[in-house]
Amino acid sequence: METADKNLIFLSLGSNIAPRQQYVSKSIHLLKENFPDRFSVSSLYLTEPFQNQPQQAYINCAVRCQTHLQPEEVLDVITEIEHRVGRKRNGVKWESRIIDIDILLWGVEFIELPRLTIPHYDLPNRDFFLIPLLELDNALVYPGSGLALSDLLGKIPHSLRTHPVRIAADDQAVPSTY
Ligand code: A4P
Ligand code: MG
Repeated sequence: METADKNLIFLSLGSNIAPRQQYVSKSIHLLKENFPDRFSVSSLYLTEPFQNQPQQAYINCAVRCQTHLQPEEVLDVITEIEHRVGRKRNGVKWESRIIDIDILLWGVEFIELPRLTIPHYDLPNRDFFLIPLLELDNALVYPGSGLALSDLLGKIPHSLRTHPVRIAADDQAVPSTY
């Protein structure tokens, strides 16, 4: 990784409560306001609930940006954005959510803090993280191991796949019950 790529971070966005696309779009807008440097966003993907949870399908996407903030400061910013978009937490694991913003990668660093684990603990198992990430940068590698994310994607077992389908940003025809 070049010096210019220091503090280049990759985030994941996910929503499975209607209107999903509006929640995702608003979150992207707020992220861009807060992290304008080297900002780019992947396509939106319609994905089946991970591990066949009985819930609505998700819209997922990934964002790349550069920041001079510390990791926990970035977590505070994204938590505030989740709150502004309307997320309310009740502490239930994997509950349906208006918006979830996770930090997937922080360059090639490992970060272990009381409130933060980066890379995201389940990155290698989730196609709805890896496919949007690879769209932003198909040369990304998993920190430490040097394993290409594209190779990790190929190793995901069928039972964990969520079959991401790329959708147009203004696709109003996507049924919320997909
Ligand atoms: N935290 C630790 N590491 C991180 C990180 N790298 N990025 C802590 C962000 N936060 C991190 O988060 C709980 C705490 O994790 C934060 O306060 C932070 O200190 P949360 O957003 O309240 O909880 P969560 O995300 O609901 O919990 P959990 O169990 O991590 O959910 P997951 O694993 O994110 O799964 N299926 C599809 N198709 N698409 C999805 O996006 N998402 C989930 C949620 C399930 N199924 C899905 C999808
Ligand atoms: Mg989260």
